[in-house]
This record gives sequence, C-alpha cells and structure tokens, in this order.
Amino acid sequence: MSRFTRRAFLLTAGVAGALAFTGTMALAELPALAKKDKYKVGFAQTESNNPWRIAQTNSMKAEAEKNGIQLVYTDAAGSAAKQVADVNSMIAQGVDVIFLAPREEKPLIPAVMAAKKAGIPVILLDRSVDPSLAKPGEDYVTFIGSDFIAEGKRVAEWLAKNANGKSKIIELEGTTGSSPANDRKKGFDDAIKAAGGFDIVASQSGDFARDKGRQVAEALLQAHPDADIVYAHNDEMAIGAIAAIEAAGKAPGKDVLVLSIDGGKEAVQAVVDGKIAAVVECNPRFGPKAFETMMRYAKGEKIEPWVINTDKFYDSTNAKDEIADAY
Ligand code: GZL
Repeated sequence: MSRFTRRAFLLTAGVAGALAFTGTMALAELPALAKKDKYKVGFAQTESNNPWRIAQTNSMKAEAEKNGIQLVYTDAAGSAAKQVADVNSMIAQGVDVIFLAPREEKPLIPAVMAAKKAGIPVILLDRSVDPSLAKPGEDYVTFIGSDFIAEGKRVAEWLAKNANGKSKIIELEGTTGSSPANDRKKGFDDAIKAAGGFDIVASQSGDFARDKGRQVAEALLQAHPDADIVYAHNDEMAIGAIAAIEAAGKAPGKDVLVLSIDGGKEAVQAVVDGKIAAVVECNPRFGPKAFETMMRYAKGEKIEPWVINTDKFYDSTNAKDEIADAY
C-alpha cells in the first residue's frame, strides 16, 4: 500500500472509530424521566437494623404516599448482594426511577449500571458509590446526602477545643466499604492529626450496629486501658460503647469522652445526661428532598451532582433546648 493510500486509510479509520466511540457515548447517556401523572418508584434500602435506617424509610414512605406515588420498597437486610438483586427485581418490574442507598461503595456499581442500561434513572440516597467507577450526571442522576468528611472533621475540631488533656482515641468505624465509614474516618483522622497532640490507638469496624459496637469497644478498651476518648461513626455504636465503658467500671463523659454522628433522640438525650460529649447530626429524613429532586429531574432540570443535606450539631450548650428537633 502506497504511503499516501495508507495515510488516507488510517485517517478514515480514525474518523470512523471516533464516530463509533461518540455513538457509543451517546448510547451511554443518563436515562430521562418522563413527566407522568402516576409514578412507580423503587426504593432499595440497605437494612432496618437501627433507628436511623427506620427513620429514613418512614420518611420515604410518608412522602411517596403524600404524593400519590406507588413505592416498590425492598430491604437488603445488610447484604450488598441482595441489594443488587433487589434493584434488578425493580428493573424487571419496570419502575420509573430507583432511589438507592448503596450499602457499600463498590458492590452496588453493577446495580447502578444495570438500571442505566435498562433506561431507568437512579438517584443515590444517603450513601454513594465509588466515584472512579460511576459518576453523577452520567451513570446516576445525583447523590443526595450529607458531607461525611465534614461530619468527621467537625468532631475532630470539637475535640481539639474541648478534650481538656484527653488524647488517646479509640475509633469505632461504620460498615466496611461504605461511603459514610470511609469519609467519616478520613475527615476525622486528617483533622485530628492536623490538630496535633492526639493518638488514635485503635480503629475497628462495629458495622454501625449497637451490639457489635459494644463488643468492639469492650475489646479495645481492654487492649488500651489508657484510652480516654471514643469516636463512633454513628449513635448506635456510641451507645454500645457507653455500655462497654460502664462495664469497665469507668464513667462515660468523665473518664472517657464519647463522640458520635447521627443525632438521634437517644444520643442527644445522652448528651443532656453528660454521657456523650458531642454529636454531629446526619439527618435521615430524606423523603421531601428525594421526591422534590425527582420532580425537578422529570421537569427537565439539570440536577447538581450532589444535593447536599446540612447537618446540625449538638453538645452541652444546645442539646437540652434542641432535643425536640432530633429524629
Ligand atoms: C449515613 C447512613 C449511616 C448512618 C448510620 O447517611 O448511611 O448508616 O450514619 C446508618 O446510622 O446505619
């Protein structure tokens, strides 16, 4: 083949290739949501093992009912694999849109992609997926939730000002591989290191669960009797840690500072009682914002990649006056 012909061939092949790629990209667009009178909406929940989860589910069910929307609800009972199957069943049922609270960042990617391939838009609630594997505006509509890094950072910043000499930290992590656990750890650990003078003597998952949190706190308090701070990624594990501290013959709030995230009534009451030092709220009442975002998308609005929930903060200065707002 002459040099000229070869060059022409390569140029043509390159353009054809680019067109094909663009064509493929066009096929990979985010599914739309048509404006309809009646919607059939899926909500794939991770589990119902704590008050936070139950409050989120109740908020979604109440808002769906208020808007006359048929809700297809599933509970993955703590299994990411079941949650993927739950999403696939919603796809088979032909729902119009899927709200998904991905239990862990990576295992739920196939569910997000299957919905996209089926032309069903996904809105992520409360937890996100690995950003290197799926993107808002391309693979799912948006992520509605709190800034977990900021939540961890706020706990560290409060400690830096109020630890009064306490410095040895046991960290109780949330569900391994979940975005709140990853980011609450990153936000706290980076900020506490920057503050200086603290030492995270142990960090282990309690799976966001009360009894697991208690068991892990018991074991770590025995292994680190000099620990004088417990930072729990959620209220359930913080309340479990209080039981462990008391079982060790120590006084939570005096011998050991306990800090938490979620801001449920039980934890805020523990702040009032002096057993928890501070709680960053992570509001579970997603219903109104979830369906408002869905209707904005149906109207053709471009949805921001992150619809952020703002979080309150409770410590001894406001817990008594504001406990009524807690979920
Ligand atoms: C946070 C949510 C977390 C809560 C926990 O958005 O995913 O899961 O903080 C819950 O209480 O189990």
